[in-house]
Order: sequence, then structure tokens, then C-alpha cells
Amino acid sequence: PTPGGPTTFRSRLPDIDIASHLPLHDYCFHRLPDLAAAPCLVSASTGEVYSYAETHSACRRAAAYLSSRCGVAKGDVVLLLLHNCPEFAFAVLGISMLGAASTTANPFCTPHEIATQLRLSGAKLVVTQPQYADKLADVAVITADELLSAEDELPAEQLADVGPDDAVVVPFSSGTTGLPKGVVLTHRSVVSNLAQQVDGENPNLHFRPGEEVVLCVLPLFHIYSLSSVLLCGLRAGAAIVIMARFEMERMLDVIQRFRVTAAAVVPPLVLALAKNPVVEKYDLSSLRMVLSGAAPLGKDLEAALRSRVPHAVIGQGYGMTEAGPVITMCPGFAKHPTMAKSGSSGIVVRNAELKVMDPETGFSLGRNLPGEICIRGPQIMKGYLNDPDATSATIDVEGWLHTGDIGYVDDDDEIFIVDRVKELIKFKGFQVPPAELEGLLLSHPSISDAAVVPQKDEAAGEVPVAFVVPSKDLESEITEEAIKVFIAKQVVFYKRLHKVYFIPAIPKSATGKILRKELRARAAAN
Ligand code: AYL
Repeated sequence: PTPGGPTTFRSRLPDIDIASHLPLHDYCFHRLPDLAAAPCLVSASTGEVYSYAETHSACRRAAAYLSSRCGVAKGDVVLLLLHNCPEFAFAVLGISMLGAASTTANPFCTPHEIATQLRLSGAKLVVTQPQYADKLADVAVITADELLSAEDELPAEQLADVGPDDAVVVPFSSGTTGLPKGVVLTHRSVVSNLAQQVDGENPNLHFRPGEEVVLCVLPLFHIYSLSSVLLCGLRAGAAIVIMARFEMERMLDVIQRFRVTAAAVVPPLVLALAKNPVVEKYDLSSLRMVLSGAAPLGKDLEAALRSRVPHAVIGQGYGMTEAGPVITMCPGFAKHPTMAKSGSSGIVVRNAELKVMDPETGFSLGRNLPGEICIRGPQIMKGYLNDPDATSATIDVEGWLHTGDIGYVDDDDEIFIVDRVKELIKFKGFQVPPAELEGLLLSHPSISDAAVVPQKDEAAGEVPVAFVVPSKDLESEITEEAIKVFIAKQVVFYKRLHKVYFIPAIPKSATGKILRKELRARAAAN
């Protein structure tokens, strides 16, 4: 409630018609008749090119294989444990055709992390590369190359009857608090959010059909690359150049060789592009847009990159897995671009409402006043999988998704993200949920209490650091190094602790909540 009614903000661009009745695969391949022979997926490592017709056919064959050989059917969940490759796309869209859903995980995750996601998602099959297969137990496994071993495509009459409210992608996110949870994104939410980016007379993110060459170096198991690179690229009719992993010189070579025109990156990659002298050896003149997202991009860094690629528009997208994911996008990427200020994360996507909520009063705030960013529209998640409590703590009864990010809207409708009030730590754009590390620390016999908070870091943005209360008597036996190793053995690389501070007690509120703000300040002072 707000005196005078809530203040809501909308896009500077007009609303559009969204084909939200379409299943994701039909929505993505709508340009197939015009672009059948145009390049769609390009494997940077093998040089192999799949045209739109070949990509569509490969998705249909993947669907046939998953259905007839693996028994995947409507309502099922399949875990994709893959580094970037064309088969990632075949799997996601083939699974969509069957009315099933993909849940995605980093193949560097530990067997325990993967087992947890398998259990929570209810996945009955894993698609992976051979080198990761030994991380899996008690579940059916196929390798990515098997996907194309079906002779025939899935017959049209076997395409599942898919409704807009069926799940299609179930990425994992810890949201504003607690452990990672399955985020149920439906056909409607994904299609709506893609449309909000690339559809309409004046797309906010304009990829030119049959001309754009988009770099897919960020991992597709994260929603940023899956949405803004792969699925937006397909919908818009771009060529998508897929790199299995990030390696600086390889990436520069790929940009030069394939004349990449649009690159989606994260701030640590901007840092490398802006500062690494090796960049001078390559011709990056083909680049016309560089999108940075998943973590804040500093003004200085943006300026440093601008001097390296003066011909490209540099701007930010801001989003959250639960939001479908994109919330704001730089208007400089539109077909008819308008200026965005340095440090801005762009304007709210079309066909959506954004409000800024005062965390103290719950009232919505006007321009230039920082508060919690909330977003509402057809694109947000249906909810957390099997977790109605977490869902209602995140999406309120009026349909607003609360992001846990603090930001404001300026006089030109641009959004600036200035802080984060949720627990989440972001290492190079990857999610590090403190609750997960705290749980592991508490399982250590020599630790009686623990809290994990972010610490600013030049290269990674933030790194997780722990405050630890040693158990009585065992005090002498525990070291910072031992705790770091204890955690490192159990988690994927980006969740490793960078520092451990021993303290006599964790500061807590009267209700027992960790006073994270206080610990963040202490970590900053160290
Ligand atoms: P998740 N500036 C500041 N913080 C950001 C930004 C940004 N541009 N983007 C994301 N974040 C933080 O679920 C913010 O705290 O999704 C947000 O709540 O892994 C959290 O990261 C969400 O983390 C795009 C551009 C997707 C961005 C994204 C967001 C994906 C990150 C598609 O085109």
C-alpha cells in the first residue's frame, strides 16, 4: 500500500504483442521458412555449422531419441550437465517438444551438488559429456552425442500437447534466501521474456535476422546465456558461435575469425577485454554490441572497454533467474537506439511493471529514491519447485516478484542497481548461496557457529568469506587452511572460501537472524 497508490514504472518503448500461446520450440523456430539455409549454430572448436533447417531437424531427432530410447515424456525433468556445445540447444528444444523440462547444472559441480539437484528436481535422466559421467550414480545417463543417433525425427503427431503453463526450463537459484531451489519457468514465461528482449517493431535487444553473429562463450547452464544468447539468437534468426569454455586468446581469435557482431559477457570478462594487452593483437572491429550482465559493471571499467572497442555499443542487462530472467536492458541495443548513461542497467522490459519498494515501510517510491526492485509481468517464474513457502516469500499476493536488489529509477526511466539486500554472493556472476556454505561449516565438528558473507574483489566482483566460531576445547586444532580445504572438497570452484575469520560469537538479532550487514562491514574492513 502506498498513499496515493503505487508508483509503477514501465518501459520507454511501447508494449508489443507477445505470442505467449506458443510452445518455446515453435516460438524459437518461427523464422525457419525464411532462414532455413542461414547459419544457426556454429561450433567454434570444430568449425561445424548447422543451418536453421539442420538445427531444427537435430532438435526433432533429439526429441525422437529421448522419447523412444530414454522414455522421456510430458512432465518429466531431464538434467543437462554439459559445457557449451550445439547438443545443448538440441537437448533443450528437443525436451521442450516432448513437453518435458530441462534443469541445468555446471559440469564442474561436485557429485554431491549434482545429487542434490537430481533429488530436488526429480530428474530421471542426465545428458552429459563422457568426462563428467563418473560424477553420476543411481540415475540413467546418456552422452550428448547419442542425442543425434536417432535415424528419424520425432513424427509431428508425437509432438506433445504443450500448454503455456507447462514447465520448460528449471534452473536452480537460491533467490533471496536459503539453499538453491528449482525455478519453474514455463513456456509462457520464457517466451514472454524472449519477446520482451527481441520482438516487436523496435526490439529492445536487436539482433538482425540472417546477419547477426552472436558470441556464446558464457555457460548455457546459466540462464543469462541460455536466454539472451541462445534462445534470443534463435528467435531473432542470428548465427550463434558456441565456445565450449572461456579462454582469452581463443575468444579473441573466435571474434576475429567469425566476425562476431554481438557479445554477451560478464564484468570479469569486460575487465580482461579492457586491460589485457593481448587484445591489441586482434581485430575486434566486427563487434557492434557488448552486453554485460549478471553482476554490476563499474563505470570505470565500462569506459576502459569503450576505449578498446569504440565502434561498439556497450551496455548492461539486469536480471534474476526467477524473473524469467531479464528485468532491464540497455536501450542502446534497440533497433532505434536511445542513449543510456554509464552505470545504468537500462530500462525495464516492455509488457512489464517495475516498482521500487521502501524496505522499511513497504510503500512504493518515486524517482531517484533507492529501494527494493520489484517486477511484475507474464515473464516471471511460476514459482519454486515444490516449495510454496519460498514462492510466497518471493512473489507477493499482487504478483510482484521481490528481487532483493536495491536500485532506483532516474528521470529518464533508467534503472541503477546500487546494492543487494539478499544473502546472495556473486563470484564472477555465479551464485554463491551463503546458507549452503554455512550448512557445510556447521557440519564440521570443530565449528560451533558460522556465517558467510561477500567481500569485494577486483577480479571476481565478490568472494565468499566466513566468520567462524570454534567449538570449545577444539579451538587449538582448527586452522583457516583446514577449513578452506574442508569446504573446497565439497563444492564447485566458485563457492570456495577466500578467507576465514575466527570470532567469539556470530552477531545475531533478537530473533536469531545473522546480522549480515555487520559482518559485511567487518569483512570490508579486513
Ligand atoms: P542470477 N547489475 C547488478 N547486479 C546484477 C546485474 C546487473 N546488471 N545482473 C544481475 N545482477 C545480480 O539469478 C542481482 O543481484 O541471474 C540479481 O538479483 O544468477 C542477481 O544478480 C541474479 O542472479 C541478461 C542479463 C540475464 C542479466 C541476466 C541475469 C542473470 C543472473 C540476462 O541479459
